[in-house]
Formats: sequence, C-alpha cells, structure tokens
Amino acid sequence: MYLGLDCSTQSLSAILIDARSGQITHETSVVYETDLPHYGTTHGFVRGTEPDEFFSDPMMWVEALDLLFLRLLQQNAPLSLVKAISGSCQQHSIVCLNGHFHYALANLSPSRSLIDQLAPCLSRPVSPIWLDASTLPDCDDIIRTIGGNAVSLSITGSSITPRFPAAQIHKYARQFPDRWHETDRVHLASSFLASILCGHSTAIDYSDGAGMNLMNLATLDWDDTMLEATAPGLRTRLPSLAPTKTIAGKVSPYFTAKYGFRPNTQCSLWSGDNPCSLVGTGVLRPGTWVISLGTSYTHFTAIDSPITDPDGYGHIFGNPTGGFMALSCYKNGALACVALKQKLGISWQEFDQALLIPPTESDSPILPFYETEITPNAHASDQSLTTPRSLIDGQFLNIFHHSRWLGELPDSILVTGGISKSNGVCQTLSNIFQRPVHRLKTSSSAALGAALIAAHANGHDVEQLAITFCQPQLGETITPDPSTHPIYQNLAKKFLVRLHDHLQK
Ligand code: XUL
Repeated sequence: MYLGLDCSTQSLSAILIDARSGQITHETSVVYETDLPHYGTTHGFVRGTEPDEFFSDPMMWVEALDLLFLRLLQQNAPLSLVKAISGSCQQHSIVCLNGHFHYALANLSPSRSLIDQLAPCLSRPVSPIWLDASTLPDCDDIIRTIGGNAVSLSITGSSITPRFPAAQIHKYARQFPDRWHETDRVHLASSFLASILCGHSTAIDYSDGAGMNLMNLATLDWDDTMLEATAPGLRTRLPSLAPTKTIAGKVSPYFTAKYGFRPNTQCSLWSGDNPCSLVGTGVLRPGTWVISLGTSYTHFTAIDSPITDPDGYGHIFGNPTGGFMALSCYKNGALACVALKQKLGISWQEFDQALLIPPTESDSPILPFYETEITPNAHASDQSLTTPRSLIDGQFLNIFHHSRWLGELPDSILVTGGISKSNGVCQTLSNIFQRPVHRLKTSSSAALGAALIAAHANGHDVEQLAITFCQPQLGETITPDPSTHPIYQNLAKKFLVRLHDHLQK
C-alpha cells in the first residue's frame, strides 16, 4: 500500500492506495478553516497588513499532519502496510528555519505533538503562499540585477514572478535582515513536510524546485546568477535538488511509535501540487491538456523540452516522471465562483443549471477578476452584473487566450478539481475549446499523484500505475456543441477588447 498526502491551500488530505488491486482504499482530510479554527484563517490563509500579502502558518500544516494521521487510525487505515509515502504541496510557499531544525527533527518525541517540538524552529512565523503578489519592488530589483526578464525566462523557465520564492526571499531578506541572518535553511512547503516525515532535512525535488526562479533548467542545479540577485548567502541556506522519485529515507521513529508505520516505510521526496496532479491525472507524456478547477485554476501539460511563454505568464516546471511540464495559473478560480454563488444566494445546482442554457451572440463575457489576477497581471474588475454564464465564459475565454503559447490545441482535455463536478462548467469548457472534455474518477488528483509517486519510487512502473488508477469516468465525456463555435469566436473578440481596455487603465 502507498500513501499520498496533499497539503493544499485549504486542507491536508490523504489517499491510501493498494497498487496490486488498483483500489483507493482510504481517503480523509483536515480542513484548516473548520478543523483548526484557532489559526483564524479563511479558506486556509490570512491576509497580511500590506495589500496583496497572503500568508499561512506552517505550524497549521504541521498540526494538520498529526490530526490527519489520527483520523486515518480512527478509520482503521492499515498504516503498518504502507511501503512508501510521498506528498504534494501548494507550490512556491517557503518555510524559513533556524539551526535548531536539524536537531529537533532528529529527536522528535512521540509523547509530544509535532507543533510543540517544531514551532521553535521557525525563523519566520509565517509562510507567504501562492496568492501573494506583494513583491513587485523585489521583482523589479531582481530583474534589474540579472539584466532583464528574458534572462530569468531562459534560465528558470519563468519570468520573475511575485509569488515565486526568489522574490519572496528577496523581500524577507530586505525587510528583516537580522531574521534572514538567523535563517539556516529555506525549504519549500513540500520539502519541509517531507523532512518532518523522514526526520532529517531532505532535498527539494526538481519539479517543485523549478517553480522558484532559482533553478537552472539546463543543469538542474541552483543558478548562481539567480541566487546572487536574490539574497546574500542563499546557496548555503538551500537544500540540494534531486529527482522527485528519490527515496529520502525511512519514516521517522516519531511516526512508527505514534501511528504504527513500520520502521522500513520509505519516504520519497514530495513535490508541488501541479506536478503531482500531472501524475495523478495520468498525463505523463505530451498530447493531452489538463485543466484543474480548484482554488486556483491551472492549465498544464507534459512537454519534452522547455518552451517558454513570450508573454511571461506561463511557467515550466519538472515532470516528476521525467521531462518537463508547462503550466499557467489563474488566481481567480473556484473562489470567484463561491463569491458569485453567495452574492446571488443560489445553490450549486442552480449555478450549474444556469450554465446549461446555450450562449448567444448578445451575451457579454465579463473579466473574471474578483481579485487581482496573475494571468494576465490585472487589477480586480467590476462584478456588479456577473452571472454564472458570464463568469464561466470569462474564465475559460481567458484560459483560451493565454494558452496560445502552447501551440496547437490537444485532441482532448481532462478536467479535475471541485468545480469540474458541474456539467454546465464542463460543457462550457468543451464548447469554448471545441474539444471533448473527460472527467477523472477522482477529484483529488494531487494526492493520488503523490501516492503513485511513492509507488513508483518503490519500484512500480509508473505507466502501468497511470493505466490502473487514472482512467477517465466512463460515460462522462462531454462533447462540444458545434453550433456554439461561431458564437464563442465572437465572444472571444468581445472579451479581448474588454481585456485590452482594462489592462490600459
Ligand atoms: C502554480 C500555483 C498554484 C499553487 C496552488 O504556479 O501557484 O497552482 O500551486 O496550490
């Protein structure tokens, strides 16, 4: 059996799989806002004092880890049969730790909680998360030092991006030089949680490491130009980099004593949620696009060699099974739908039904920016006339426009994530792209991907695992309605005019 964990923006989840029978045997999660209310989060994060600052407390993730294992035990999950564990995390979040971290990890006592023992190890009490866009002056400074955004694009596969660790570390070292001085290790959320599981500081995997603006995609090592432009002494504070399926060690005695794992349970490196979702959707090789409709919407696909987005919005990360992946991230995802649903006072069923009415030429797609958007960089837009139809049309027309750098459309699109349960949403996606849309059996593709990475690291063939676990739902393919094609071509033009005007303001 293999265990996959997923530390996302709003919750920590677990999936236990039986690789031989091809079954998911247990699934459970801890929702930060409701299960750990003392952290005072909304949807798992808090806002900072400056505009566009978004943080989570890394100890909330740590406390969730203890609670998640407790829940698995309460469900009689056979943790003693787990051969390997891996995990997925929201990308780009950094955890700053002092020198005590190494000692604390090596000496975790099962009679005390993880947070009790690890809270003193933080050299920064909060972690900025992917929603954070407060680092524009830091981005400008890094861009100036390296000699332009094209340099970062060609070295790291991404332009200097506000939520990525380079800009976030630059900001921290600039605002709090003393605390930066005290920082002994900078982990990603993924490598931080992997380190706790195996009781020593682990490497960062190539796939999540590529989302830092610090890794050189050609050498798969930290890049001196990027490090020096970011913060003094950064190289010595970063872990090494390694392939995702690397076994980092055996599970720490803390977890064997407390939750019944066997001492020889292997821990492989953790990765980012998008690389893990690539595996969990079974899209190991180029040819299919995945659109994940979660807190953020992400659009990604496997690619053989890094191509870059000339507009600088797309990113290149590693594919955990080898090669690369291309990704664009849209900040106004599911939370925009939640905000509209609440404002209209309607149920999800009513939201869905409103989308089954076909689009017309006289419709007017809105700019779906409830919050500042990152693809493209846009301020929030007026939402007073937004309807489910205009919101979902606007969201997918925006994705359609910003996916042109990937070249030709694929044969089909896979959808995953909570919002993909809506038939109206999937039909709209299919109509706008004029491609069949397949829904996956699981909506937890990141946790499943982590479980498959654990099995792969333990010797299972990943292609075979993908065939076994990642089939689309039978009878769930949504086909495009050709009569909507000319209508959406017109709506796309209207959308672009509106977008252009908005970006000029
Ligand atoms: C990707 C990104 C988001 C987070 C969400 O670049 O920022 O998809 O990974 O968890």
